[in-house]
Amino acid sequence: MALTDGLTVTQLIARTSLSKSGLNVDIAMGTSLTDQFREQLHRWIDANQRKRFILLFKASRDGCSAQTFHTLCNNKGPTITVLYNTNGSVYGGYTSASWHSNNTYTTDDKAFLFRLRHNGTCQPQKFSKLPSTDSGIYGHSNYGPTFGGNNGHDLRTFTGAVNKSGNVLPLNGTTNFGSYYDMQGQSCSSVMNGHMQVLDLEVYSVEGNLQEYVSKLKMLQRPWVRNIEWNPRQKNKSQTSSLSRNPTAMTFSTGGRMWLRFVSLIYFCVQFLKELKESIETYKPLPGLGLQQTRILMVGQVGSGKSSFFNTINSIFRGHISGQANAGSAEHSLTTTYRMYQIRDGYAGRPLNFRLCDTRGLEEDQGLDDHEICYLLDGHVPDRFQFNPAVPLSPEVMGFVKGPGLGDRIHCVAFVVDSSTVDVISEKVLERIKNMQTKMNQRSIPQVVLLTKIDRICELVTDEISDVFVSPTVKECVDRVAMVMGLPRSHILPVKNYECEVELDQDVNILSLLCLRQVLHFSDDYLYNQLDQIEAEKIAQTQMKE
Ligand SMILES: Nc1nc2c(ncn2[C@@H]2O[C@H](COP(=O)(O)OP(=O)(O)OP(=O)(O)O)[C@@H](O)[C@H]2O)c(=O)[nH]1
Ligand SMILES: [Mg+2]
Repeated sequence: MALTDGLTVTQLIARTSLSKSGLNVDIAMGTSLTDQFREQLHRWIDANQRKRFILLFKASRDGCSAQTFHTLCNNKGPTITVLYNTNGSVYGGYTSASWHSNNTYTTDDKAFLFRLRHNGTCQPQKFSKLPSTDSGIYGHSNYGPTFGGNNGHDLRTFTGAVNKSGNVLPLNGTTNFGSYYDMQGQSCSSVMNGHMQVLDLEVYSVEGNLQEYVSKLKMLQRPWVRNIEWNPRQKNKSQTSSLSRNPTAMTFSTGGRMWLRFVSLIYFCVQFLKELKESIETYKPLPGLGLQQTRILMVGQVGSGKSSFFNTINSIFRGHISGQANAGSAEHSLTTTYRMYQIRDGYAGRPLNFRLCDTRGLEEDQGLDDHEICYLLDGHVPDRFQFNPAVPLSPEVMGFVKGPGLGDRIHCVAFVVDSSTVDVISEKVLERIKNMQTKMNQRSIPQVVLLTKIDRICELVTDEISDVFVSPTVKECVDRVAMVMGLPRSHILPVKNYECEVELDQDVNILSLLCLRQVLHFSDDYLYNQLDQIEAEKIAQTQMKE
């Protein structure tokens, strides 16, 4: 189906997927357009209409060559070029004309150069094109993005191809600020620290109307999880049925149709959340095994959101935001103690029948290792065990559980993966994960992935968490993680943890509990296997006696 602006749904989705790669970056490295930068650029380009920025070219990802730049960016309409230098300065240029390889200058009165940050601090400034000059940009097959005319380009980013030196791209471009652009007294030094050593160079296309796009996508896109009960389309469908069950909503109908729909929608979500919560509150491990609680082990890279997931679930049952587990950012794992967290039903209530086990993060050369993971899976590690890199975990350490039973073991592993850094997980870490998966598979322990920080990869979801199952970006991320981890897609569970909120949010609660419910079902799968085995052994013994 073609939309009014000529784009098909598939094209829209494909373009959103592209925008995702721009976001997954590298928030940590400061080499991506932050929301703050986007806002500033929106204001400069067209204050009345927010545009969509779609990443076309990223030198660190695509390779820094003029040929690749032109292949990916020619004839794409208006673009912004952004450079992130090694001093924490961010600068670049906007052109409303398309890039090309014709070896000619293009007039563009709307073009401007800009500075967003200087030495790590926000110093936004727009440098418009001088009215007396004609050439806005220069398209040359051997040049990267080039602003200004033949009187010395104001900014020529690079020529030919540039190889990385470590993390740095030593660009071979030139600057002659002030030739065609009004630099308002700023110099090469105050814009770009007088050098062209950059961490990255990105080119985004600037198109359409963001708001319109989001509405179209919401209307047209089918949920990618077909049978989930909670999503906008499903909510609409459910309105009629929930109304008939909801007398309160009925009385509001006199106040107007819109109000009625609003109330019924809220009622549906409240009801859904209540049902989810109840199913978890009443959860009991499979009977017949004498088990009080199932144990779920969270494993993941440093900062992926393991402790935050526990905090999120804990907050839901406490009834307010809680930070019982230490969460935050640090170079190495913030969590250094193994904790088998209990979750209580309400303030000081009874413990629920599962534990979320939080451990230290995975790193390339340190952190949780293959050896420790086996002890954890088999239930040898006591609660509150303090990991000590100098003293490896062994049967000699204090509190080591020598003869763990079924109740001590791990019944399901939840890999916690930060969705905003999926593309930059190192080979070494992936290898570690694969080795750990082998140990889990040998023990038939089910594995799921909690895909955290989805609010960081998709604008739709940032605005409204309940759009997670209609977000093509999240779907693409789920597909990718499923492939990398070798797990079915139903085992990849997107989640948004509490991090900046001070009050509970219904949609965050629903999504987190949906994940947890799924994890508990998988834990039961493990227990079913144990039960089958016990029963098979009993039968074998009886047969032997006979
Ligand atoms: N935006 C956003 N931030 C999150 C989310 N989950 C976690 N965070 C943030 O990510 C950072 C790291 O989270 P932690 O829960 O400490 O991560 P961890 O896996 O326990 O890390 P270590 O204990 O250091 O191994 C914190 O600043 C959290 O607030 C999420 O879903 N969305
Ligand atoms: Mg932690």
